[in-house]
Amino acid sequence: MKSKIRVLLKLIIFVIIIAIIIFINKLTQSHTEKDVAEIIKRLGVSNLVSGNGNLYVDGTNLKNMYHENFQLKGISSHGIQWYYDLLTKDNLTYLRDVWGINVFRIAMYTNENGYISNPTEIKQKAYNLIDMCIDLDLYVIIDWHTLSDNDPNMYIEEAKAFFEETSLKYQNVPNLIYEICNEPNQGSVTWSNQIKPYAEEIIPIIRNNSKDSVILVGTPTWCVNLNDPTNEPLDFNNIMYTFHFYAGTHKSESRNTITKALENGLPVFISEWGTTDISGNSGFDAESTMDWIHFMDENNLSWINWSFSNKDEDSAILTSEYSNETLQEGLTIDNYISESGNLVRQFINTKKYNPLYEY
Ligand code: IDC
Repeated sequence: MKSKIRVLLKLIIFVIIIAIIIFINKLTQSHTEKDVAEIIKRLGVSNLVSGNGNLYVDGTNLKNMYHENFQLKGISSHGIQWYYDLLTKDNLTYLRDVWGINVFRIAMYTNENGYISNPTEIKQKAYNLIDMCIDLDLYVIIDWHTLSDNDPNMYIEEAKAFFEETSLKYQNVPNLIYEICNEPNQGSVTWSNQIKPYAEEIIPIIRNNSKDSVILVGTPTWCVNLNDPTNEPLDFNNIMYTFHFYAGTHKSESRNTITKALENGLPVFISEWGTTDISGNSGFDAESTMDWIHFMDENNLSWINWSFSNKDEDSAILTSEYSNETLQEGLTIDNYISESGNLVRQFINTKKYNPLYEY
């Protein structure tokens, strides 16, 4: 009898010891996982939405959910009425994983056979791309790409309906950033009389559905005049004012404009820039591009390069030999990269997310 009890006791002690070992093991394991997650977060290895959450504007800085300064870097589509087919999930995944982009901009032209003449089809294309970017954990900018329609009020009714529907559909989705007009232009289109009143109509519509979204607002004269918005800023939170430069055309004077605006508290976002002159098709300027890249990194300025296309123009990041069909096994968009694309590619994954990066 006694020996039976002894065997039973030994068994119980054995089971307890095993249970303690399993428990300790579990405990240290979960610590390790937590530590790794913390390290990843601290190193900023994840520069995507799951790693940074809802972005917001604090002073002149864009910040992530950890209240750290945060830079978006990515590529803009060309007009999606022309170059939609290039924007496959494989290509966007490649841009994310190999080039390191964390944002993609959808240039939804209003004119030039864009949204205004074909709203149903173009909107569907834009929504497909937004969905794809959400799926890929990318930030995504929906750009109401006014251009030859120089005054954003020209299609304000269409803009109101579009932003109402879109902000409802993507209510509080942290990926989505709204750019309410691309480049207001020509002398008669001023900040006070046209652009600010337009923004004051559109922003509340978006805010009503998606209260925390970051909203980008175009500035006068093709997005190079920050002076007027500085003197008369909009009375909303989480707004950034866009500046566009083309390295062959805009140089230190333009950087001075931005520095001055930042000093005066205006949050600036470079929602479009090119390595070429303003035509998008000549004056490729590597040296000026470098100056700009340094400047943007130093000032925590987010940027979007123009553009993801294979059009025969210097600002396109792909050569005109590219077609989706040419991407046979083993080939990638890097096999069709243009001179401009090559330059831009090196500057995406810079110091902040890549400890090995040096200028
Ligand atoms: C250009 C395209 C070009 C197209 C033209 C008109 O590169 O292929 O024919 O638009 O649709 C901008 C505009 C952007 C321009 C770009 C280069 O936002 O739409 O793209 N640019 O000219 N502002 C300054 C330069």
